[in-house]
Amino acid sequence: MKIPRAALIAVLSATSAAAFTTPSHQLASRRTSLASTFQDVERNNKVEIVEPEPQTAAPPTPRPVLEAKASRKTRAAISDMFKQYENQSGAAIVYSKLLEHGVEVVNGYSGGAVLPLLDQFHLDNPRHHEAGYKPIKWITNSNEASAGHIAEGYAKSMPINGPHKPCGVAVATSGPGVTNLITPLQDAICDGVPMVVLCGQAATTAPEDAFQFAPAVGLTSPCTKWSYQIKSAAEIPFVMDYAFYIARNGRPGPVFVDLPKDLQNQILDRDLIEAYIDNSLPEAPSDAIGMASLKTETRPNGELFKAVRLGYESNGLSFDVTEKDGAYKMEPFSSKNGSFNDDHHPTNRVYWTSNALSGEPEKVTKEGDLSLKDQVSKDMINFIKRAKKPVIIAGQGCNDSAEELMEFAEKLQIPVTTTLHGMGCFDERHPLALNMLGMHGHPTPNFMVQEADLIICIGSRFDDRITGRMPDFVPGARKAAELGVGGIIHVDVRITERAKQIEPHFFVHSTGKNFLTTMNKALNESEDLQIQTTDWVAKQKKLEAEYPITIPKFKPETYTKIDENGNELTATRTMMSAQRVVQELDKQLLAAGKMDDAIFTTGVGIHQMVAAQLITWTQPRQMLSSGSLGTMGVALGYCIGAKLANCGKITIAVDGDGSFNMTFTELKTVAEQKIPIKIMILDNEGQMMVEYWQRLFHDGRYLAVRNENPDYVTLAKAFGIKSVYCDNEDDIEEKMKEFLFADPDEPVLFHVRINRTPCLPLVAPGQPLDDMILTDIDVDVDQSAAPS
Ligand SMILES: Cc1ncc(C[n+]2csc(CCOP(=O)(O)OP(=O)(O)O)c2C)c(N)n1
Ligand SMILES: [Mg+2]
Repeated sequence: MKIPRAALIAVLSATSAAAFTTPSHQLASRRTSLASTFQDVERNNKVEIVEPEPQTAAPPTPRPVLEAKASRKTRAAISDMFKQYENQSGAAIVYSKLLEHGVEVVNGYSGGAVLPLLDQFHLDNPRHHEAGYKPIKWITNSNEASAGHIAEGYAKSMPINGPHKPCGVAVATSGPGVTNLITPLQDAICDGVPMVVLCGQAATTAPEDAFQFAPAVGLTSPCTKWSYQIKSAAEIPFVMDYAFYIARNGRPGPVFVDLPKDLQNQILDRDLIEAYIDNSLPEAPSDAIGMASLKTETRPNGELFKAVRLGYESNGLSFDVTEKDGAYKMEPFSSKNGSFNDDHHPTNRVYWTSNALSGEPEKVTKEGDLSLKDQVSKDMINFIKRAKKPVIIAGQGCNDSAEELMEFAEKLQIPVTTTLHGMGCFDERHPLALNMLGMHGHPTPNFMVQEADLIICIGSRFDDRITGRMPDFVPGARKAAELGVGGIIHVDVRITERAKQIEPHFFVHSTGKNFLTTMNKALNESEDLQIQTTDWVAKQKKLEAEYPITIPKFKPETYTKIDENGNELTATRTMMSAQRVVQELDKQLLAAGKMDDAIFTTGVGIHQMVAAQLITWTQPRQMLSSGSLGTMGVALGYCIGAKLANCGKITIAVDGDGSFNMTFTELKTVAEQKIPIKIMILDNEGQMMVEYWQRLFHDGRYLAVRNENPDYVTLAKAFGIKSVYCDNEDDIEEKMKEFLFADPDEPVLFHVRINRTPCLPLVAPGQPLDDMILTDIDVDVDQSAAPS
């Protein structure tokens, strides 16, 4: 590498000049920065200082000069960008950034290490005396885990057509505040929930065993898309922009930002800004110094520029600092360098593999663009048009494209089944709706997925809960692949999903929306469109009639009860199953025309699966449930979050007693904030989902599955929340009506006593998808198949 003397001297003197203005706390990082600069020089070992030679024609500018120039330009833009935060504290910048990213509500809990940030939310803070913006609403929860679940519920249900993509935010203190947030973080990474969690931390000067120190980044790295401890207040603008970008883009997920208390208080003055720009932004990505560096990139027009590279050295992304009307923005720049980048910038490429599923030894691969003009795309369209028994599996990736999905399915008359997270993206009132598939799916989609000649899986990752035993998954498509007439198409935004579970014939690295829009265009232009699926749809109707979900019913029984005066009475009642109660809930909401405006949340257990099976899902993102981690106790938090994000909708928690017992302290927040949510507890005095597995796999030796529950009506009263009680089928219609509709502006808790019934069908763990337990009799199961 040849660097003209003038350029090198300019760079080096800028670096040394900055040393005079560097505050002492920055010296350590400056040393690292300088050290790495010299290491780079040594490592390259090619630096020569050359005098420019006189030339007649203008020579091309050498690359190092261009890079130095580009670097100066980017550093100057960053310096301008920082002006708006000048003389603010770290905590104030965090708050300003929350506003900038459209945050309207934050849930959290207090603690010493987060006090400077907390203070930003206080309405008496002088920052709120300036007019012109709406302060962020702060809500104090009963614990940090609930704050995380509320943030998740908020993000999962927040309307997607607003100026900002959905994201939930939770704030907590260091140490136990962080550890209490691990469950929601893991829940969010599993279910792809965009969330930014901000926690205080002991000061950078404190020892590792300081009070309430916890290795927050170490603890949260495995359960976040990105976890980072700020090293200077100067990093905060970058950190916050990157945090929201990462949380909201690619497959969304949680990020964690650790904020040492001294840096929350640190003032971002000019000296700090300049020292940061001069010394802490290396010319190449490096995790050793901080989260930002510069990186040489080339624009499509060939211009070389320095992008701001944020994140990890290996898993970072490039951004452009752009300015419009004095407002600076970090615009993502796709630099096509690795799967992390591709996972955040879908390439719209289509990959074809000749021998997927068929096991033919000779493998041929081709790739092209998702475009009507591209041959690989054309082949894929023909593949779809030819199928006689196709099924669409619609996952979470279809939640923003319900209309496109409907158009596509109707054009070719393809039945659609949905995963737990995709429910409602295909209106279940439509004749092509197969409803949910999988372990507790409806029988019809499970049968049809197995028999299908073509599976079109859009925005779902072939999780084991929908595949059953993998080698026995989709035998129909495998057979069709051998005959060269069918197989699998998989559409996903993450390139890393390609052939992760099962190798598809066509992998489309794109969003569900792009895929569906392109397909619909192609089908609109197609002159030879013929519906091939008439028999297949007829089969769907036959299966649906033959294998409905059954509602367990009970005979009337006499029982003794104590009246208000303490007298023992004999009375009659008909107990209900969870299925019967959910059926009533569904019926009343549909009859009232309220289904499209309802959002449901669940805990984990049979109540969750019964809700998934028996509610008529009509809208995407209407069912909020912990699908992947299966976290009990989330229903209440999710429901609060859903109401905060959708005040015009009726939000209903369908909870189990076991799940509710885990987090009902959050009733405090419901009461305090008067959040008008509806909470229905399906109380079977036990952990029925696990109990059923103990019956199947452990000869009915029940342990840790029975609850002696509190009287939930009294519990609600203790919080000042209205309640309704029902334990008799004769009363359910009236009580359900009261619960749902009598008090639209008040929270209501509905305690429903039910009998223990399993949720069927059940594909026993490790069995093929169409091998379902359909009726509640003692069945012969493989007891060695370990439930998980
Ligand atoms: C935090 C957590 N602990 C344990 C489990 C394992 N588990 C799954 S379902 C279930 C029972 C849930 O009981 P309940 O909420 O009453 O639901 P039911 O099955 O009775 O409807 C348990 C213990 C879990 N999913 N999450
Ligand atoms: Mg229960």
